[in-house]
Amino acid sequence: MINAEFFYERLKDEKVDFFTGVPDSLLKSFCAYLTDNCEENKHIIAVNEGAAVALAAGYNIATGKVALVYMQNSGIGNAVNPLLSLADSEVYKIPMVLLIGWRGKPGVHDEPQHVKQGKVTLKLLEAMDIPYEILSSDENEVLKQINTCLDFISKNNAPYALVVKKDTFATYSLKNAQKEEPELMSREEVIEEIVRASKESEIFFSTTGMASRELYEIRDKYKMDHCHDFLTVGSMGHTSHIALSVALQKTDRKITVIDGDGAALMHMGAIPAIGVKKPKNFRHIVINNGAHDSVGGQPTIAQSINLCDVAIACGYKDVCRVKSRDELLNVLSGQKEWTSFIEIFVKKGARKNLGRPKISPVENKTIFMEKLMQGK
Ligand SMILES: Cc1ncc(C[n+]2csc(CCOP(=O)(O)OP(=O)(O)O)c2C)c(N)n1
Repeated sequence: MINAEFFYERLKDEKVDFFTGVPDSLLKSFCAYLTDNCEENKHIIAVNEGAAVALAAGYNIATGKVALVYMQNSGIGNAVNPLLSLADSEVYKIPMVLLIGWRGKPGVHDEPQHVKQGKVTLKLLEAMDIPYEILSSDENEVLKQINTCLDFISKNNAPYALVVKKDTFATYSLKNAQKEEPELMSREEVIEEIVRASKESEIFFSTTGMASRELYEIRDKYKMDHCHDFLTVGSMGHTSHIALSVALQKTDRKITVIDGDGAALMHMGAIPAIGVKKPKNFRHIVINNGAHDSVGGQPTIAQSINLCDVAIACGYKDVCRVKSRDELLNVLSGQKEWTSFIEIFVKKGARKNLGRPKISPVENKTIFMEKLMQGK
């Protein structure tokens, strides 16, 4: 395994000193090291991977230096457009190092949403004419790989990718974690209260990461079935758009989105899309822990802005911020208007023994659709 510090310092030796991206569990240690050690404005946790490519391009334009963009392979899709129509050697020729976590690598067991992405990761890079190496776990090899990568970049002024397998980086734990607020509820407690306060016929769409796993386990705990929940295990940030479309077609059904702050920021254009349509059967709940909790707890910028103000400005009718269980129960029992937006502040973290859905995405979709079609 390689140390995050070693990798970071070698890149800095080669004048790669700006880092941006969206966190990934396989890059957890490297991302944590950056969060702890980079000076301000030399590390930006981007809202999505396309934005990270744009930030890397801006850094190069401003300084002439090469930036590194990190992402999970799930984020390649978000990055394709600026990679091909901005950074590409046939467009603006912008050099950058891509560091890509390889979830779903063939032969390594992973969750269903990662399998296809894992299978096509290298092919996607090939299709984009982005040369790559699979990052070694041997530090001497890594030095050679960094040289090859930067040599290509300086000759071609184009992106070059280093693809990262599981267990490449030795563990580094985030030290400069945000201040903990033990009085806050956990995400799981919040979801449990929302489920307990809702009627059986209400429909839930939950976001990527731990929130969907927790919703699944809460249903099991109360011996409820899973047919009213669409667990958006992949396509981070798109849950609210899926739910909006269902809400517009099924106007007699009450629909709740359980979103994360990282996911809401990733495709924030959903908020005006919903606010303008104002579906009366739609409730958007953002569970804000100020972090990408599911992949290592790297901070988001969601606690530096006011998402409720954004929702109001975009047309949501009934908006509130909640910090305690009492406030939450009050809001859930007293809600009049839907097209509502509830931002709930929670602490970071999840149960160590949290399981994973025992149904596949397609089984989830099938039972969900069956009930929806039957009007149940
Ligand atoms: C496009 C894309 N980029 C990155 C990821 C990796 N990823 C999975 S969950 C997650 C964090 C989600 O953060 P948030 O929505 O705030 O929810 P939390 O985990 O904090 O509950 C990330 C970055 C992904 N699945 N898809």
